[in-house]
Amino acid sequence: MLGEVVKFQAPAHHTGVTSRVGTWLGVAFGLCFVTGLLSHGVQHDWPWPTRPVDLYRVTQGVHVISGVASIPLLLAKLWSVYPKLFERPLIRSVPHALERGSIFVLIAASFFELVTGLFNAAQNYPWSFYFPTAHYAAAWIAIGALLLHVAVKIPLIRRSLEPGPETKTILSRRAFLRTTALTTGVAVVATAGVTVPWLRKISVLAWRNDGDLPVNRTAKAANITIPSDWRLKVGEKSYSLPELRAMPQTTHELPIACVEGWSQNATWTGVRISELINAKGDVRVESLEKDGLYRATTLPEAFAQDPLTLLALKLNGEELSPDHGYPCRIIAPNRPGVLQTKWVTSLEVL
Ligand SMILES: Nc1nc2c(c(=O)[nH]1)N[C@H]1C(S)=C(S)[C@@H](COP(=O)(O)O)O[C@H]1N2
Ligand SMILES: [Mo]
Repeated sequence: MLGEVVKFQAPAHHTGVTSRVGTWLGVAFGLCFVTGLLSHGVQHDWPWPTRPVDLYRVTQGVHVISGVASIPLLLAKLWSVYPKLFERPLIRSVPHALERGSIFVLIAASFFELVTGLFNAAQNYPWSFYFPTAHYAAAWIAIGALLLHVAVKIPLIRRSLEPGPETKTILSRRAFLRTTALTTGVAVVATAGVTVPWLRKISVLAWRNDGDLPVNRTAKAANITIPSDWRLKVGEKSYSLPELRAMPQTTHELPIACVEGWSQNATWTGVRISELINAKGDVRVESLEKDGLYRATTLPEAFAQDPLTLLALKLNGEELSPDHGYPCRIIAPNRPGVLQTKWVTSLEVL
């Protein structure tokens, strides 16, 4: 027993270290939670502005990057506190049991969030539940347990962060903190290139980083076949592709910002939705995809009327490729990628 006690006095297990790593983790979790809520909201018809055009790109980038940063921080935090697992008696009182129970919930929910988030970013769905619902629900459990945990620990955190005498163990505590900070920094730099252009070259672990605009769902995967007599339906009217090309065209740059964290700018050319529908109201957008979660979307009126919202026919000066949505697709400012519907076949003002 004595041996254990001595071992657990290693610098990494000092409460000052636990508090500091915990504070960093709390900040990363807080950022991740708030940006995650925004991401949930924009996909569930919460009011969302059309400007700045890059807002969602930034919030979702922060969501994924703070999630990545949380992984090494959580591991360091657990390493710092694991000796507490061996504290006896296991349960001292009812409040103590509740507090320990909430920590178990916190750890379980945090792991669930980080693992499912990571798999999602890697475009890998090895489970049968619907990711956004489960990820969203567990986020509330994690944040609730986290707030309780912080509230209980505040006196201890305060005390442990007060300056004490400079000793040798303080130096090795600092070394543990530096290693944690460095590992976190490396994890961030190695992945943030999915969304931060100037990090693209050094982000060796970044998914979707080959320079071209990534494709999430290919035309083949979506089972797209374009009828030879294809026409875009707009309410009662319809237009052939040559007719769409003959309309006034607008060209500008807008990003695709995927919920998975990657984002990239591209130059789009096409017809303004507002000119095409020539009416006010939300616009129902249907694609040629028969099923699939993202086969259809509703453009709120503010987006439909926005001069930057296009029915795009060209990407970077060339006709849309099948994978990017040929014959035409939606591109709107400040919208998540999942709502930038490809292979559009009808528009209807609601
Ligand atoms: N019809 C349809 N449109 C879709 C999708 C889809 O699965 N079906 N995927 C969306 C997602 S998740 C993203 S990120 C963007 C990606 O556009 P890109 O493949 O042209 O880069 O398309 C969106 N449009
Ligand atoms: Mo996406």
